[in-house]
Amino acid sequence: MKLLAGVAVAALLTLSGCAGGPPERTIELTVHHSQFSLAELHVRPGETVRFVVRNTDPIAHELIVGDQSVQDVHEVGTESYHGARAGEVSVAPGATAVTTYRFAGAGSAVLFGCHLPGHWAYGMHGTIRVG
Ligand SMILES: [Cu+2]
Repeated sequence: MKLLAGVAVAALLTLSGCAGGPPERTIELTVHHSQFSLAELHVRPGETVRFVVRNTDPIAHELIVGDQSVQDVHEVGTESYHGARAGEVSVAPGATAVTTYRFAGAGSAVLFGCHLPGHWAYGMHGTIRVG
């Protein structure tokens, strides 16, 4: 029950729009066989995007949106659950999770991916072009 309560709190935090401002667009990503359905995304500078991640696999995944330094931290990190920070969300097997992220200015290099052990190396990541 403790885990379920944590999930509920994280969902509320995500839905309350902690990234600031209502999302201007929803991007849906499906995960199937440890691959995201899209490898490259395009967003406008300053745009707030609501990511809806649908996990069709029988194993957990996550979506981490951020620059290379953010990705580096998570690749070696030990956090077992994501949901409190904008652009970071865990997705349980067969579940759908939502996170909202506000992108910076044009030309910023943003990546997205999953850092469960071996997933990034397997190809579970992509790029987001801001411009
Ligand atoms: Cu994964």
